Amino acid sequence: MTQAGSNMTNTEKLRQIALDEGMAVFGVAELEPIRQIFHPDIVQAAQGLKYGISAGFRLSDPTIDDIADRPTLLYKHHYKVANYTLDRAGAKLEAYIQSNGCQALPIPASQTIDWEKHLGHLSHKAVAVQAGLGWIGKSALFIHPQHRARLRLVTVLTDMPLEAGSPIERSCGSCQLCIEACPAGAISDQGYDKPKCIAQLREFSRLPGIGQYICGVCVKVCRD
Ligand code: B12
Ligand code: SF4
Ligand code: SF4
Repeated sequence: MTQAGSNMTNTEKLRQIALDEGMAVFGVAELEPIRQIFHPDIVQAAQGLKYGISAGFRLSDPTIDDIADRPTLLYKHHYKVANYTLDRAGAKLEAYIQSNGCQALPIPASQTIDWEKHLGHLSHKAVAVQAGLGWIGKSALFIHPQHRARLRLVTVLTDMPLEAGSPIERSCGSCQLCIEACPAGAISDQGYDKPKCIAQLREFSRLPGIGQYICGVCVKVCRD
């Protein structure tokens, strides 16, 4: 086992691994400000892990632009491949961290662990915001200044000493695009209506060949 290097060297090495694994975006968050929203099931495993590495996979523009008002089979496949690619990147980051004598806990890209409340282990979006990579839009999606909502995310928690970012001051301003486009009327200036969205996604999951709670409309329409 080798010794963990300086915070900067570790961070740059991990960034390179993420980019080599096809990630478009990489950042590091201090976890303390968001630990309160971790699902109880992960609190013990995450004890002593101070940082969250956030990485984003950029979705294919032709696939997303092809979505009109419902998910397509092209999108369903791309969604699955994106999740696999994110989990693989998480595993590569974990392998590097552990081989340098530190702890790493990769969080599944897209696993629901509470089907009543529709929750995962932790919010990848909160980690990305805390890392300073973007903001939460009116759609409740994580929005990156350049890639907009077209990023899927993964997180690796670690105790490796790293250089963390901090949240940026950005917002949607007067944009209304996702409010106008949402087929469920689930987005408004008052916020995101999760039950309305879930009901719509349940319906979409019954479309021939879809079988997943996916949509893609609010991902598609978010632009500068
Ligand atoms: C369960 C789930 C769903 C459920 C419930 C969604 C919901 N908004 O709660 C359903 C099935 C409805 C769903 C729908 C969709 N989902 Co979904 N989903 C998840 C999953 C697996 C868990 C979400 C979770 O646990 N949330 C817990 C709560 C606490 O957090 P949250 O609601 O995600 O985010 C809030 C907090 O982070 C908070 N926040 C941010 N910073 C801070 C800081 C502090 C201190 C606090 C207190 C709060 C806070 O603001 C966020 C928005 O309100 C995540 C993967 C993951 N593990 O993150 C994907 C995920 C959120 N889904 C994603 C996507 C893309 C979708 C869909 C577009 C479907 C699709 N793929 O076509 C829609 C979009 C709906 C929408 N407008 O939000 C992406 C979002 C990517 C992005 N750029 O934002 C994720 C991150 C998957 C991934 N690996 O990329 N999803
Ligand atoms: S995923 Fe679809 S139904 Fe849900 S908020 Fe986005 S556009 Fe609306
Ligand atoms: S479409 Fe507009 S309002 Fe909706 S999240 Fe994107 S920037 Fe914000």
